[in-house]
Amino acid sequence: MKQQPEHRPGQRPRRRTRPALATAVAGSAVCALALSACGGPASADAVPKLAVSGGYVPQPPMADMAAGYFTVTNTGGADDALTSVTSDAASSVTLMRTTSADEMQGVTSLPIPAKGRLTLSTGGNHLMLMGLKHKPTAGQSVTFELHFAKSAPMAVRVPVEPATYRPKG
Ligand SMILES: [Cu+2]
Repeated sequence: MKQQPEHRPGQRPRRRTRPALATAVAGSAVCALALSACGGPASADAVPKLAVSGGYVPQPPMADMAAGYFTVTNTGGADDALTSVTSDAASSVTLMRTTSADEMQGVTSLPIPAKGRLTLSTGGNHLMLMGLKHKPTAGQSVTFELHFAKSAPMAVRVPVEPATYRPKG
């Protein structure tokens, strides 16, 4: 069975705190507030408008760790960011940024640009679920609650797919 490189046994993720990134996100939120306070009426379009699609969890090779994937599309006129995720299936969910074929790191947020999207996909950025309450099996589903820098939290229920599954398109 082909294992995903980011979940090779024995290769634990490097976790680093990213204070610079956190500061940048907080800074942009402050700027947005200042603009709406001083810049006259804000355009109705200048808010993020998010939708989540294509979510799934591949059935993991091991019982202690799984990945999660989905796309967050932002049709609004302002940036947002995914800041944390919780799940009914795992005691912790980490946002992982893949920096090369063999390296990933935990990050405190992933950007969702205005009129753009955040894509979590195999071989790229992804969620890492640890402390699994049971091993996710194809045919089951997993619930994620997504938290954002600006938008209200959103709950999505995604299927557990066979390890070989790849989304179409
Ligand atoms: Cu990972």
